[in-house]
Amino acid sequence: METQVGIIGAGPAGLVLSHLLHLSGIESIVLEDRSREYVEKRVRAGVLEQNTVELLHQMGVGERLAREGLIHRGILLSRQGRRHRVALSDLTGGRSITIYGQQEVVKDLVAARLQTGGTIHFDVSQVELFGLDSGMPVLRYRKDGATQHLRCDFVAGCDGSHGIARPSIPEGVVRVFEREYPFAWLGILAAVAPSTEELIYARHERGFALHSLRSPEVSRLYIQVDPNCDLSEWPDDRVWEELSIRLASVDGFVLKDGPVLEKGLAVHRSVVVQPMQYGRLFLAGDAAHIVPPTGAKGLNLAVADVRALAQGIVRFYEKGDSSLLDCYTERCLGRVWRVQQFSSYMTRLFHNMPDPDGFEEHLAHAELAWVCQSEAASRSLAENYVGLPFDSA
Ligand code: RFL
Ligand code: PHB
Repeated sequence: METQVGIIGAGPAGLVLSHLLHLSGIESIVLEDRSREYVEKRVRAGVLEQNTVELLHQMGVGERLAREGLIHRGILLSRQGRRHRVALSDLTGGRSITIYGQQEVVKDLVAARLQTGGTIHFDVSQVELFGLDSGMPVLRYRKDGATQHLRCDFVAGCDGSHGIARPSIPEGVVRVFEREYPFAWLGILAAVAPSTEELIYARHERGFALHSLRSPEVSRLYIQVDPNCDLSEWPDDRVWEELSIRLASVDGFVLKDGPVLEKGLAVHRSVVVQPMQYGRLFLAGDAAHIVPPTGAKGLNLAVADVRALAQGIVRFYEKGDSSLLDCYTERCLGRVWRVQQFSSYMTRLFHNMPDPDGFEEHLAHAELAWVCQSEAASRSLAENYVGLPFDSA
């Protein structure tokens, strides 16, 4: 088998790339080791930057997003039971975020690829990469009990944080920057109307809590927990009780609870791999970098990467010019580090960090007070939160 671009991973990065290439007349094949059902149900991100939303519209996959996505123009910050609204749109010349589940984005993209004749092979296994430093790389994989070979001009490693693309780069070529955080998020999806109209990010002495949402009937909530805890220690009642303590406010906020549809743990890490390319292999999304989720940036960063990668590949085929591909890493890294910094800032602002003498806590309180008091500080947070325009970072 042959194609122009072999894409590993049918997450947001791989699917957006495949569809962008298709819209420019470039063929690709996507290899995914999970089933279609699994990737369409995997509950993860919820906050889309305006950039991401606009790109999905330009790609013709924004119809359901326009109908079902919830546009938000502010977020609420909570500390010591007091709420402060960051007026995202007022502070950023009218920009906004949209709440729309990652699995909905994935469903829309899978449907669009299949409707336009695209090829996604689900349930593949043992994907291996060969000849990355030659002009004709090969992907070998197993599908339905048989070994297959896919020859391509380029390989896009869009296979997330546990994928095989990055480990296929010879040792010594890339540098990996990494930080682990000593906590995780326990997240629930619940069949209950959100108790808030806007997202609440809460700093509390017992740990961080976040009230997000998915629709007028479905809420998404998170609490900071020990990364080594077991989900069995967190029966639903205990999660709701902890949420209501951490989200409590002086003006008598009441958290509505309801049936828990899904519960999971997410560890917190910051990772940057650079360069993001080796020969004919280009890494994008979580395969190249991971951000802790407090800034709501991972999916958006993945989309910014593949937009840049698609531009490079299109230029190569249309003009025989590889200059955009040659500097793919440089074109991405400015945004990657900006987003790393913002995600680390938001994480430290809201979570209890290891803190023997309370120094970190004092710093975080001082910064939160400053954000609540200073329009300049609020604007800085808002600009980062709604996302910097493409090509500006
Ligand atoms: P994905 O989504 O992990 O997709 C990678 C795909 O590759 C497949 N795969 C393989 N396929 C073939 N062979 C192999 N060897 C393979 N290994 C893996 C996987 O099955 C998968 O289908 O990576 P991608 O496309 O780079 O997208 C990144 C985003 O998924 C991620 O950054 C976000 O979910 C992060 N994130 C958030 N991002 C936001 O922008 N806004 C948010 O509000 C937000 N909230 C979150 C989040 C992540 C969270 N968790 C669970 C870490 C909230 C949470 C709790
Ligand atoms: C979500 O709705 O899943 C969500 C919202 C904000 C975040 C992370 C996740 O910072």
